[in-house]
Amino acid sequence: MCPRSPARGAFINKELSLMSSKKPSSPKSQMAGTDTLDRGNTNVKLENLEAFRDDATQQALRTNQGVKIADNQNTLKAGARGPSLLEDFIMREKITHFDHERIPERIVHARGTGAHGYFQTYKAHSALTKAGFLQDPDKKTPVFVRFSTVQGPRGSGDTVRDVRGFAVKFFTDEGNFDLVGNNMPVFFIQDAIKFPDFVHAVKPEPHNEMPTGGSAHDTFWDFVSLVPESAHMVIWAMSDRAIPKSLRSMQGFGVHTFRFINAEGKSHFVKFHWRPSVGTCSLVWDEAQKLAGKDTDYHRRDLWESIETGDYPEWEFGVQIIAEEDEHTFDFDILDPTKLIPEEQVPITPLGKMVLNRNPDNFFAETEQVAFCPGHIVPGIDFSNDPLLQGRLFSYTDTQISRLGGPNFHEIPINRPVCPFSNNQRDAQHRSTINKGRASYEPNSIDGGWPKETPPAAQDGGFESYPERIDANKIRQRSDSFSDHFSQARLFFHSMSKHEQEHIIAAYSFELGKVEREHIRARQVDEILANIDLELARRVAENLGLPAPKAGTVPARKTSVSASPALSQANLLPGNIKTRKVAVLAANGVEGKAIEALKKALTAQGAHAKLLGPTSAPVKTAEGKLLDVDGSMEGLPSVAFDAVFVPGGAESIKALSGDGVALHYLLEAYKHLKPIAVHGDARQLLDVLHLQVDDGLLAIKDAQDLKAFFAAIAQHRVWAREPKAKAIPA
Ligand code: HDE
Repeated sequence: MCPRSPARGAFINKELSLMSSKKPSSPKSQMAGTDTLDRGNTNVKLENLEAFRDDATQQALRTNQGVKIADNQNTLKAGARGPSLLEDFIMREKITHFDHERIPERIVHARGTGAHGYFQTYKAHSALTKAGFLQDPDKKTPVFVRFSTVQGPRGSGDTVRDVRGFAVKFFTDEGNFDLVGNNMPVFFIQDAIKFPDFVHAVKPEPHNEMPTGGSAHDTFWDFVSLVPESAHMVIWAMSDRAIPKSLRSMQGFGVHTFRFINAEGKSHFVKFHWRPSVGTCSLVWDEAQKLAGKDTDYHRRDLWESIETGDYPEWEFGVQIIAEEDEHTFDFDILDPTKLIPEEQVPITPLGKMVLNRNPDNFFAETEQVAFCPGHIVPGIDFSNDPLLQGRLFSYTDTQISRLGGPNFHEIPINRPVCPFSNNQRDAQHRSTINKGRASYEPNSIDGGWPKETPPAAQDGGFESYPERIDANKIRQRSDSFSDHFSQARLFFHSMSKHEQEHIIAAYSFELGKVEREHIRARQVDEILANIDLELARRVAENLGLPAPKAGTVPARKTSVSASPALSQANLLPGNIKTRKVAVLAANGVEGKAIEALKKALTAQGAHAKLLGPTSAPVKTAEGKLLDVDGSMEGLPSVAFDAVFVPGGAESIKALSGDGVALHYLLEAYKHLKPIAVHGDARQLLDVLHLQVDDGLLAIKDAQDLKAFFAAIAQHRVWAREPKAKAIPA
C-alpha cells in the first residue's frame, strides 16, 4: 500500500468537525497550519497532518534542497563590483523557478476563483442513489468549488457579460465526484465535436486579440447566427443571468442529464441544480461595465470577503428526477443539452446543502491547479448518452496533461482524493508517490495480488456502469429529437418579467451593434430572433436600423409549457436583506446617532454598512466624536454596494452638496436602480440632483424608521424606476 492521502482526509474531516461544533469567533481561526486539534486523545498539529501545506511561520529561509540561506540580498560575485559567478546555486535555483512560474491557462474558464467548504445531505437518499455522500445526514463531505468566466484570460474582468462556470469537487469517501456545471442550465451546442469551433468563435478575434472577456464581436455572432441550436443558450447569455451580482447569488446547473443508481441497480435520470440561499440576482449592465474597470476583482473579492466575515455562501443541492420509463414523455429530448426541463413540469427534489467557509491559502496551489473532470464520478452516479457530455469525458483529462504538465495531476494536493487510490499506474512527469513493491501489474503473485478489484456491492463496492442496452448502427447523425431549436428560447423570453425582457432586447442590440458585418446582424435577426419572438426581433432590428422581419423562417412548434415562472429572477429573491451591503455617505458634522441606528438595524438583519467619507480620514460627528471611515467615496464606489444611506447633519450635507464625487455617487446609485435613503437634512441633496422620491428613493425623518428602506433592499433593485433613470447621465 502506498502512503497517500489519508492525511488530507483526516485533516479536512477533522477541520470540518471543528467547524460544525461552533462558529469560530474569528474566521481566521479556521486557517490551516496554526491550530491544534483534538484528535482522539492526542493533540495533533494541523501542519503535521497535511505535510504539503507549507506554513513558513518561524521557519528559516532555505533552498528547495533544504539548505539554510545566509544572504538573500546579493548574488555571489567576484568582488563587490565584479561579475556574478555561475557557481551561485542559490541565485540560479531562485531565478530558474521564477522563470517557470506561469503555467498555461485554461483554454476556457481561465479566469476563476475558488473556495473550500462542505456538503451535507439532508437525509439518506438510498431509494435514489447508493452514492455514500448522499446517505448520512451527520457527515460533512469536503468540497472545493471554482467559479469562472468562460471567454476572458486569467487577468480579465469579473463582471463581463458571460456564462459562469460552477465546478464542485466533492471529496467523498468513495473517491472524487466532480460536478462541473455552469450558472445556466443549457449550452450553445449539442455535440462535443462542435466545441472547438464554438470556442474559437467566442474567443478574442485572432488578428488583434480583441475583445477581452466579451462576446460582442463578429466571429461569435457569425457562428451563433449560423448554428440555430445555440439560440436558447444565447438568449440566456443576453439575459441578466450573464451579469450576476455575485458568485454566491448564482444558481448552478449540471446541464446534462445524468443517472442516479440505487443499491438495487435501479436507475433514474437526474438533472442537478444548485440554489443559492441569498437568492438569484444580477447587476445592471452599466454597473457591470463600470465594475469591470473600477474593480476587476469584484466577484472574487465579494466571495473572499463574505467568507472572511462569516457570511458563508450557501446553496441547496437538488435534482429533477425522471423515471427511466418517462424518458420519452417530453416535447424535447432529455439528452439534448440545449434543453432544460421546466421546474413546473418536474420540480426539484432537495438533497442537501453546500456551505463555503474557508478561503484558499494559496491561489495558485489550489484554485489554479485544481483539475475538474465530468468523468470523475462515484458509485451511485452515472452518465447519460448526451453527446456533449460524452465528449467532455475525454476533454478534461486531456487538457490537464498539457496544463499541469503530465498525467500525475491527481497527486497535486488540491486534487488528491481523501480515500486511498492505489493502482498500477507508474512514473511520468512530476510523480510524487513513491510506490513500494515490485509488481506494477495485475494479476500478480509477487505482491500478494494487491491492489485487487472490488466487486460491485450495495455500499462501498467497486464502480459498475449502468448496463444500458444499446442496439444501434455506427453512424454520424444528430437525432431528429434534437431538432427544435426555438421553442425553449421562446419559453425563456416569455417567462421573463417586463424589465428582464427589456434587458434582453438591450443586450442583443448592444452586442449586435458591435458587429461590423451587416449580413451577420441581419442573419441573427431574421433567422434566429424572428423564430424566437417577432416582437423581440422587431425591437432589435429597429435598434440596428434593419428592416423588421415579418415572419420566422421555421414554423413554431406546439409545446406543453408556455411559461416557466421559475426562470425569472424576479421570482428568485429570498425576501430578506441578509449579507447586503449599504454605503453610508458622511462628511464632518454628520449625525452620528443616525449612523449608529442604521448599523444596529442592519446587523439585526444580517446586513452590513460601510462608512465612507470624502477622503479616508476620520469624520467628526455633529456630537463631536471622531469616526473612522471604511474608505473614501472614490475608493469604494457605489457600484460596489447594494444601497446607499445618507445620514443628516447640516454641516455634512452642506459639504456633500458641493462634492462632485458624493453627488455622482448618489446619481450613479439612482441610475443603477439601487435603494437610497436620505435622512433629515440629507433630503436637500435630492433638490440639488433634481431627483424625486420613489418606491426606493426614500426621505426619512427618523433614523429608526428603516422599514421601507429595508423592504426596497430586499427587492434587490427598484425596477419601476428604470425608464426614468435612463435619462440620467451614465
Ligand atoms: Fe468545459 N472545459 N467543455 N463545459 N468547463 C473546460 O477543462 C469542454 C462544457 C466547464 O473551474 C476545460 O480544465 C468541452 C459544458 C467548467 O477548472 C476543457 C465541452 C459545461 C470549466 C473543457 C465543454 C462546461 C470547464 C478547460 C463540450 C457546463 C472550468 C480547462 C463538449 C456543464 C472548470 C479545463 C474549472 C473547463 C472542455 C462544455 C463547464 C478544455 C470539450 C456544457 C465550469 O477541458
